[in-house]
Amino acid sequence: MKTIEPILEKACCGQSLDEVEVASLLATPPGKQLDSIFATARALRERAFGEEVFLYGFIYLSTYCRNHCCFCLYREGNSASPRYRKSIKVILDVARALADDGVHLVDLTMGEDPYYLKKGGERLLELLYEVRQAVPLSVMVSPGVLEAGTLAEIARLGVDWYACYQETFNQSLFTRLRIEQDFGRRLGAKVHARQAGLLVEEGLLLGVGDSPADGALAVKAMESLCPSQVRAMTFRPQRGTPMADWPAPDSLNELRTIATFRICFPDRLIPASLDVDGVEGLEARLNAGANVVTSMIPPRYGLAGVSRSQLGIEDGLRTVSIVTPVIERLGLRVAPVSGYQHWLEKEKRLVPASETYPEYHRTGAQARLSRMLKRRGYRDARHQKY
Ligand code: SAM
Ligand code: MD0
Ligand code: SF4
Repeated sequence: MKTIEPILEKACCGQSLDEVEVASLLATPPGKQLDSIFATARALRERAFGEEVFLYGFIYLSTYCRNHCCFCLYREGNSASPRYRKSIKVILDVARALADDGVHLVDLTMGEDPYYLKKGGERLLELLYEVRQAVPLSVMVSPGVLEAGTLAEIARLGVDWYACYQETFNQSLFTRLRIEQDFGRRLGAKVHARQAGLLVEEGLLLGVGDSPADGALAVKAMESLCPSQVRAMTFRPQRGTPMADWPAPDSLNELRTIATFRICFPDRLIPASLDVDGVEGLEARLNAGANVVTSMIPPRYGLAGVSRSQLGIEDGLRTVSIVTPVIERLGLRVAPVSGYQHWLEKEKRLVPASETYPEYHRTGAQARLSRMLKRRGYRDARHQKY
């Protein structure tokens, strides 16, 4: 097998890797070469972020969904899925509990729930407004595909992030996974989000029939999309779904992908999700070059995870006091809140809202938002600071 040292040297000098080089990183078997990939990823993380790690709280606020993704427990009609829609009061309580616990951001996630998405996402906007008022945290929203106007309104409310994962850039695989969903429309939502001034998180689902060449194609596609955060998550089979009996992949490819992302996108945020292998899997993900711990969930609110719907939640294993010793054992530390804010501000200067953002989107969006805000005696929250 070809040596990967020259590829790593090239990346360390800041040169972009071509698709074949990325595919060779992603195809590296366990052994010395893979160990140097991980070591390079850690060195590049240190160069960009020092020892600092960020923490993201996660609220799966509604598990209702109109879609039928083959891999997902929460697909419409799956009677094995825990189905709930939390009230605004509970969502605010959870957000406050996460802020008290010490996370840097709250990720508000839901299935594509028509309750929140109808009428241009009016109820979702109201919820985001309330959360922005209630907690001094950065906000990410993961609601599925949204229209450009709704994304513009979300940016105006002072939300920082839009997360929406393509899962794969192999279009025929996408069509098999995300049944009856449009590849271009999902991708387009992220372009619109960027144009509106939101930071974007992109992501891949691994172990669903994807190859190293698919991974390399994804890296190249992501380079043009310019996401500020990139993730990879290993598929975990879900009861009641068409992929329930699919063999559960181990997490090696996720670790390799995290490291490859770090090598290709050294200054991006890369999550180590607690939602795949729990806190047990945290050390390996940080050692592969991740710098954000995601899917921190407080116990006692009856909340679900995504790929591991219950793992560690009610046991309190997804909390700051549990993950901090793991982080510190590796010579890393939890960043101060000001450290995350500083990174965000720098990042926003790098990816400003596009001046070419179409006026017709803005007009409808602004009118609806102003009506809503006026009802609440509220002005533009975009530059509001805590
Ligand atoms: N409904 C929104 C959407 O699909 O964009 C937001 C939900 S988001 C948390 C769902 C993400 O979790 C998917 O994009 C996928 O990457 C991941 N996911 C879902 N089911 C999974 C599974 N069985 N194993 C691993 N990851 C999964
Ligand atoms: C996580 N369970 O961080 C969450 C989720 C959605 N933006 C994130 C996949 O692992
Ligand atoms: Fe719905 Fe998202 Fe699950 Fe697909 S991945 S079924 S859109 S919750």
